[in-house]
Amino acid sequence: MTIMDMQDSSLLEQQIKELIIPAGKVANVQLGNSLEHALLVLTRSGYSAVPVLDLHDRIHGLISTNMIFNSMLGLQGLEYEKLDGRKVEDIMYEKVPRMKENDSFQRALELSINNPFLCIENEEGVFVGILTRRSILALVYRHFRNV
Ligand code: 4BW
Repeated sequence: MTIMDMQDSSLLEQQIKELIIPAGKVANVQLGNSLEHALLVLTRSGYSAVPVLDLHDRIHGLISTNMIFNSMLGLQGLEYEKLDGRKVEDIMYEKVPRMKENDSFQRALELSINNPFLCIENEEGVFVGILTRRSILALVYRHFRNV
């Protein structure tokens, strides 16, 4: 194994803990919230997708502006009334990628290929924050610049 290989494996085995954006700083919506409320949260935060949590801070999925606009599509284009009475859980995407705080960077890197952010939960299944593609790429960049 070369020094380069050893440095690369030290990157992949690194823990993700210090890269996590803590839950308190993550825009989110809750189960039971209306789609109108979710659209407000997304618009105000500027993010295109945010996690869906329950009252006990457990992750149930994610919701995006695109998903909400799709649910408003009708014969007349966007039909705002289609939001009436509909909740976040009616259209959210449930297969959101999850990781544990102690998982390795390798798994985060792999999952971030297809996911702009990953939800992190602790051993009790409570949401502790997200890992963004931005922070993952920044770490890879710093690593190779230093090599
Ligand atoms: O409001 C923003 N502030 C900053 N600093 N960067 C932003 C902002 N909005 C978008 N960006 C940039 C980031 O580089 O555009 C990228 C794509 O945003 P997105 O997906 O489509 O809204 C951002 O890339 P990222 O930091 O790697 O974040 C990836 C995705 O993670 C975002 C969003 O869905 C989610 N996200 C990031 N920070 C979040 C968040 N969701 C909720 N709360 C946060 N604090």
